[in-house]
Amino acid sequence: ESHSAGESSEPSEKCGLLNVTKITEHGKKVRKNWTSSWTVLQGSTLLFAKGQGGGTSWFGGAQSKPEFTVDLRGGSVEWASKDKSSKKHVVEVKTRQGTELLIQSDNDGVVSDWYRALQDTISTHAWE
Ligand code: I3S
Repeated sequence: ESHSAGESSEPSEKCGLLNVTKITEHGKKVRKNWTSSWTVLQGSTLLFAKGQGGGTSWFGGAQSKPEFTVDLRGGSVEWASKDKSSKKHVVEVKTRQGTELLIQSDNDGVVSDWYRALQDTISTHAWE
């Protein structure tokens, strides 16, 4: 049995390697620092772990510790405007807590999938 993420009532789970930077923290602009991060969407939480070393070392090792998590409930997601980044395929995530992130991959399909998954998550948890 399989559902598309939008129709399923199952908690969403998705993971992959993305380029990520914070641009705002607690409503204040911060300096960009693009980092390759192993990214996990689990329920309404988005987790990032530094993706260094390659291979499978993110799992089971010290590097599997989440560096940073955001709560997507009450947040928003949109394709980033050109002035946010010169990179291609950039999605902007805003949280209710005043954090803004950019996530990016050179693979447009990868980013489109994340865009959909994040939107689904935000609408699924809209009333929490
Ligand atoms: O939005 P910005 O300030 O043009 O972002 C660029 C800078 O953060 C730059 O680093 P410096 O802090 O050394 O200027 C980064 O290397 C660039 O990647 C940032 O721009 P893009 O367009 O790649 O998001």
